[in-house]
Amino acid sequence: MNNQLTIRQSKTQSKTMTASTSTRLGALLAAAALALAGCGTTVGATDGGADGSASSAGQSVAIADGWVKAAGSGMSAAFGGLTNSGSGDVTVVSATTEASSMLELHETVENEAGEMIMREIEGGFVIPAGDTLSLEPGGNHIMLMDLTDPLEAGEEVAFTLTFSDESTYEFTVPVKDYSGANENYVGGDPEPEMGDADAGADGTGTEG
Ligand SMILES: [Cu+2]
Repeated sequence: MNNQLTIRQSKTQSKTMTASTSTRLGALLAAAALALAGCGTTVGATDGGADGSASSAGQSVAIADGWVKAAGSGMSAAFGGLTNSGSGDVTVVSATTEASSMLELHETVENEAGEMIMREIEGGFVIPAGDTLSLEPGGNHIMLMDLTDPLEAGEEVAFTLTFSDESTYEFTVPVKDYSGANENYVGGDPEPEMGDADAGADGTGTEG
C-alpha cells in the first residue's frame, strides 16, 4: 500500500483586468488623433521632383560666403563654400559669368620646384554628398581668365555653374579687395621649356 502523495495544485486565479477605466477620455483622445491625421494629409504628399527622379545637382548645391577678387584687368578668381545637400556626389564641370570671356576651374598644387601653382582641375570640382567644397585663395577657385571690365569692390558678379548632369546653379557674389590669391598660373601649354625663364608662369598682373 503505497502512500501516494498527491500534490494538489492550487490554481492561481488569473485576474482579468478590465480596462473599463477612463473610456471617455480615451474616446476623446482618439477623436483628437483622427482630427490631426485629417489635417496632416494635406501636407507631406508634395514631392519636389516632378519627374520622380532625385533632385538635380543644381538644386542640391548652394554657395555661402562667396566673393570675387577685385582686379583692374586680366585675371581674377571667385571663392566661396559650395555645399551639396543632396544624397549623391555632384561635379561642377564649368562656370560662366559676364565678367569674363573665359573661365576655368582651378586647383592649386605644388610643382617640382616647390612653388604653388594653379592649373585647370581635371574632371571638375567634385562636391561629395552632404559635404562642402571650399573655394579659397591658395586652393580651388573659379578662375576668371580675361575680365571684360574692371572688377571693383562693392560690385556684384553673377555666375552660372554647370554640373555633369547638365543642370545649372546661378549665384551672385560681391567683389572684394584682396591682396593675395596671386598664385602663378600654368596655362594649357604644359611643355617644360629648358633654358628660358618659364614663360606663362607670370600670370599675376592683376595688381591694381
Ligand atoms: Cu586660377
